[in-house]
Amino acid sequence: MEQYAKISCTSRYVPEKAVSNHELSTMMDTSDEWISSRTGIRSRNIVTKENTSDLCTAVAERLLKRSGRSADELDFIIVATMTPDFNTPSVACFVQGNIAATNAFAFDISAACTGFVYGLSVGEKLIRTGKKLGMVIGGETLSKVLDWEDRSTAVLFGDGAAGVLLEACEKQHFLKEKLQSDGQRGCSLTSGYVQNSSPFYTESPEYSNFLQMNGRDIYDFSLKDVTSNLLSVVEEDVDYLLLHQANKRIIEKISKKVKVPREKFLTNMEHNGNTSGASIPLLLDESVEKGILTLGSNQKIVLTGYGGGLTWGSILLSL
Ligand code: B82
Repeated sequence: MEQYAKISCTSRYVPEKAVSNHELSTMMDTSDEWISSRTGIRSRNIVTKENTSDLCTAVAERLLKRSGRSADELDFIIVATMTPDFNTPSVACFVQGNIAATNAFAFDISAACTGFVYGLSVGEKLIRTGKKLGMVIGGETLSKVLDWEDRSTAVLFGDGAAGVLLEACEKQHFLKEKLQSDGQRGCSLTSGYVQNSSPFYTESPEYSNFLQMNGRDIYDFSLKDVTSNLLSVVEEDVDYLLLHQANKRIIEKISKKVKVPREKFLTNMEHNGNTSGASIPLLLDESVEKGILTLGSNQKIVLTGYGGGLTWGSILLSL
């Protein structure tokens, strides 16, 4: 019999320290008014001691606790991140080791703010082809790649992690998807340039380790390319849309362009800021906790990620 995938559990973990716009305004020339009117962000949580693998491990532990599953039942662990602890080992392998998921294989996906959507798509295919249980987690510590002297980027981002359990079932929940990339426009959003320190290397560094973005270019990208991607999966009877939480203006504009009421677009950038690969699963888990979304309810939702790469993509699913 054919095997399908469903999201059977959600969880999240954000670091304890909340940093308000006001607190940022004491550190750099900015204001609550400037940040909140342009972005919709009022506060974000920032790590004081944890790294990405710590946040993701907490999410994995909560998923196991909440679902009553044991770590050895897991077939795979996928982590979407653009701020891994190391290039190797992957964050996913740290999580696998920390929770002792001895039967799971583990790997990271590097697709910036689209990483969770790509990861969910890959996880679904793993289940469709025979795996029974897996985790897909998005986790970031963007605070470590921010230029804290650049008020145009430092105020936008936050740290956090969230994820889902994917399990085999008999009914189709993943209904449609469209995943896209455009590497030719990749340099409009960069982070974590790794310098070559070899004695044989003669060129000087081209990029910085800091997150850098051309706001205008990626803003235009989000309105044009992301809108047409979303239009290719969205259906009349969709209940809610969970877009990457970059900026409230982007969401308002996309809502108008796709002619879907603003109320159907869930948001939480107000207290999380932009958490890149963690933003969609954070919104998913918060919405489940609030009772807006219910697993097993058949509600139809769209998840849409867009970000560095450039990468973007949407999945239409029923819960
Ligand atoms: S902005 O350039 O300052 N701007 C648009 C002209 C103000 C509304 C800006 C700000 Br502030 C915050 C986010 C963006 C933006 O476009 N973000 C993204 C777009 C595409 C993909 C990812 C992102 C992201 O920030 O994660 C622009």
